[in-house]
Amino acid sequence: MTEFTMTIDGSAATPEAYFDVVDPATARVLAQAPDCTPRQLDAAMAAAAGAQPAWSRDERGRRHALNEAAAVIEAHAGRLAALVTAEQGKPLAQARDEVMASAVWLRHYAQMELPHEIVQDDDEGYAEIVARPLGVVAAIAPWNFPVVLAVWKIAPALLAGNTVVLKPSPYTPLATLHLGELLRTCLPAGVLNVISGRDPLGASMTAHPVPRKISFTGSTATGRRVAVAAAGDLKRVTLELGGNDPAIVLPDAEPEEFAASLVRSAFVNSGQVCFAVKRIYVPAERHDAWVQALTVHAAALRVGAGHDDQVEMGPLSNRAQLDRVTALVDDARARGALVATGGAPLAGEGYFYAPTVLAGAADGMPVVDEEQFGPVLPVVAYRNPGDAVAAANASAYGLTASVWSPDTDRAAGLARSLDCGQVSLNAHGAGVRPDLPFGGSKASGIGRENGRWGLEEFTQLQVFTRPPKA
Ligand code: TXE
Repeated sequence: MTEFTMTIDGSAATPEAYFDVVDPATARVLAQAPDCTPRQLDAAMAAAAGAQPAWSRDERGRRHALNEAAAVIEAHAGRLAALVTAEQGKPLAQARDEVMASAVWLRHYAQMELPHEIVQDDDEGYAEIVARPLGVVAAIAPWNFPVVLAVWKIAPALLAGNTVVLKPSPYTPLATLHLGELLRTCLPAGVLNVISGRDPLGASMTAHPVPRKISFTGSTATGRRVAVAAAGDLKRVTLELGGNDPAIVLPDAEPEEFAASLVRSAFVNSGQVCFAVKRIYVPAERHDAWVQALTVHAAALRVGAGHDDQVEMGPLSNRAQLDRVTALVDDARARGALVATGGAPLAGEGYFYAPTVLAGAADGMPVVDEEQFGPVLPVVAYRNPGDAVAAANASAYGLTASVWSPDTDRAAGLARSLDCGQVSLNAHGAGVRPDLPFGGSKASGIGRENGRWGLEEFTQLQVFTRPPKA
């Protein structure tokens, strides 16, 4: 078995304990990862704090290091992608896309200007606003996109002059640990520390006195706990907490034109995407036609282990997620929804669940109201588009949404009344790019990632004034 090591102060930390990492395609133990001890957590925090002042003074060095990190990731994309597939389950090509996207994010931030404004420079005086780093950032990344969602945090945090202690999900620590090993060559010691551990390590990080900022991606329930832990000493937080993203198809939208794209947006990564389509609202008079078109595309998805290059959809990432999806679909069936395709785990080893379309779903069913985070698409009929918008907005979440129609002017009017962080026409998640802010309203979280807005979350403003030059 390959040994994976934590990176603390630029070096491998000697493991003192381990936990198992399971391959979701087989449900068998794949590797062991180091279980960070309290002493090692302190060491990681101390290393980050020690490295931060020099790092914050070297803007050129930071930009150079981010570009170098991108090149290192590209050079090792094959190995990183194989690890993501092995521990997370997604098809290898998609794992590779994820890894390559993280290089794109690093390069994007490497050239981004730091917020800076001269407000006054005249006979009366001089006033300037600069963005200073916060200090040490605790970054807690999720298991659905372990590499790129970690880089969404690391890249802006480092550019702004912070140092980072990064922790992957206990389900998917391997690619992130390897990333830490690879980046030892291009980042000064202590600038990026990568630790891994069982679930309680997250709470130990957020309670730790050193970090000045917590950037967390995960569930709303844990996000609330992060906010509570941060309140004690007023750490800043960015919380990206998922969504229950609606797609609303208007009466003039043709199923044949849009069904394939909707199915891709619902089932990619087995539906384990914070901004996946999680419920679709269709006109009541076209409900059956939509169910049929969606079913054709969903049922055609090739499901299997991610390292098989014919496969389009892998397993769920972990047992808990499989159990949750199974329970939600069973419950929907008991409440009167009809399974048009799928509706059960696949026989055999691993955490596979059949791509599922639920006909006759309704608001009030947990599979519609909650983030199911699995390969399940509930189809909900509406009487008029305004009702669909009201149902979409009634959700506790507000991450992304989409409206589908050949008449984009009409669709735009409806789209703009949706309460969420991003809304797209005739596509879903089209605004998830390094240059655009990503994040949500209500239970979807606090703050934004990506673009200059994501950078600003890792800074604090300082005003500098001086008398006019003589
Ligand atoms: O997540 P948790 P889980 C959603 C999705 C899924 C659900 C549960 O709906 O079904 O979350 O997934 C750390 N302070 N998303 O159980 O509990 C802990 O160490 C700080 C959406 O995996 O959110 C571990 O790393 N950290 C999401 C992680 O939180 C704490 C992506 C467990 O994550 C902590 C993934 C604390 N008090 C799941 N307690 C998205 N936004 O896209 C635990 N942790």
